[in-house]
Amino acid sequence: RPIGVLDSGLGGLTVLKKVIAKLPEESTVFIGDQANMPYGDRSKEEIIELTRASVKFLLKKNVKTIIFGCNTATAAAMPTIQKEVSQQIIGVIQSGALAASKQTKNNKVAVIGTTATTLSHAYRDEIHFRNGDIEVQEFAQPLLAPLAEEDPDEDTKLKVVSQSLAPLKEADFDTLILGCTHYPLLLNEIQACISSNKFILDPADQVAQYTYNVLKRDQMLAKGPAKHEYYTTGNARKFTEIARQWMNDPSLVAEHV
Ligand code: DGN
Repeated sequence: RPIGVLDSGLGGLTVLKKVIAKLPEESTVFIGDQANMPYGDRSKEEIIELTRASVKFLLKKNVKTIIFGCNTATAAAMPTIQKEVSQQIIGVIQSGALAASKQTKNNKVAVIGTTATTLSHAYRDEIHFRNGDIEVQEFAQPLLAPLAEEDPDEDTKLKVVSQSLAPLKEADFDTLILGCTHYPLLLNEIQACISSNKFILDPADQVAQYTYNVLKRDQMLAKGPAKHEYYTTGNARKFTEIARQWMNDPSLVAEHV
């Protein structure tokens, strides 16, 4: 049975890529809800409803576990939806918080994410659950996930990222959490705007490790051959084009649902 991965759009591919690298024998089903993107400006109730629809889709594909490749969905919908399904749901925030607590040396962590994620304080709470001495500063970035989806020219990307990250210039931290799965798609631009002595943390590395641990614990690891399916509620042609590049898979074809 495959692993299911969901997101509001392309961002979940950054998680999927690391999961496939860590678990090459596992089959996967990906659903990006691009028709309803961005989730980050929506209410908690709306995010729960949209995420539930993607979960139902993945369950019809007979997935054995579900990764919320979306911080916004993890913060707003994971506790509610986990009560509704028997499959284990793996969120990105718990993994990101764990990795950041281990990474920081000066106990000062910054998080960038969608408005919904930062307002939920899910990262702050998860980090404090592990270590109450860590100072967590959260910065809402409403423009960045849509920017990654639009994928404009390099100059535009750099300009928007640099303006968006300006408030971080004065902030004191040694670890920056990419608290939205779209941000690794903008990693070059983010790196250009953040001083090189800060550690940029992508929670997806820890998500991939955790997924492996869970499947091993439950004796559910697959032995290949792996098959990967891609679905979007948006434009399948555009999704396919970007996903082929990002996943380094020229044979990838996404289907509209
Ligand atoms: N990729 C999603 C996240 O990690 O929060 C959110 C993108 C969005 O819908 N704005």
